[in-house]
Amino acid sequence: MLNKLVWRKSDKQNRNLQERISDMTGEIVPKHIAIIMDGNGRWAKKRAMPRVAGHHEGMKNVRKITRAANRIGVQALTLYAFSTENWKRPKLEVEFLMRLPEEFLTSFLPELMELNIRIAMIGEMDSLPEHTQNAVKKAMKETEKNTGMVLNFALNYGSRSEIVSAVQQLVQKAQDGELTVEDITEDSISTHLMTSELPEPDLLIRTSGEIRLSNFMLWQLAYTEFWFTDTLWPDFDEHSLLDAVNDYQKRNRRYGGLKGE
Ligand code: V07
Repeated sequence: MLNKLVWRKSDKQNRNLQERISDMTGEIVPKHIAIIMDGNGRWAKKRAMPRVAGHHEGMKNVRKITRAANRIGVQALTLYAFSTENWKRPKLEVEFLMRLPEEFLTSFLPELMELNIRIAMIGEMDSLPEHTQNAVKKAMKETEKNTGMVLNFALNYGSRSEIVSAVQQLVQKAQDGELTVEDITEDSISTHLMTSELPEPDLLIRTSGEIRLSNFMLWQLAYTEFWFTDTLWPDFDEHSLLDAVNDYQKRNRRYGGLKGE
């Protein structure tokens, strides 16, 4: 009896994507979502495939999640694609990973233009292989006038080193007499981070069951809602993204309009 009256979770998950997206009208959509895309190697291992096959599948999933985030009206999507720690991986794996930006952009750039999406990057560009740099720089240039969602890749990124660099820039300016010690504030540090043009993330998602930050956006995540799932990144689909966003909206409603107080 009750079964027929109660809208169960399974019903909700069986609804199609368009229906779930339409149902969000009037809800607060996170402006900026950041994702740690973990579990690609494990996805491959489960299928007795090489790790790089998992990375390739993960890259295909970036397209899917980019389209979904764009459809629900997210303004910025930051994806942790390669950390400064990832250089320690086997040389062939690193070489494969460094080809993924080119493959992704070659096949996806026309659609990114149609969707009015702008490509951005945070991380140390200079120590990437030249072919990777060229592909990313070309995509940033071609999409620079796009005014829709920002698709921001963290590539060769480490948060502590980003903070160190911001502080060094500020101290240099102080030494040069351009600012005083009192001018070093939370705001001035924020504007010297690589994310200065983006709002702080509202929602952080990490896939594959790890519950840690791994040197990702430590400063920017100070007030962010965290959402963790055991789902491996290649299996994290549009419905998973909507599950995370729905939970974010539930938490937001619980503030009862008291957010920030
Ligand atoms: C990478 C696929 C996603 C899962 C995580 C590891 C492997 C997309 C890019 C990319 C980066 C910059 C850019 C366009 C696309 C990428 C790396 C790894 C190094 F401008 N996916 N993906 N880059 N993976």
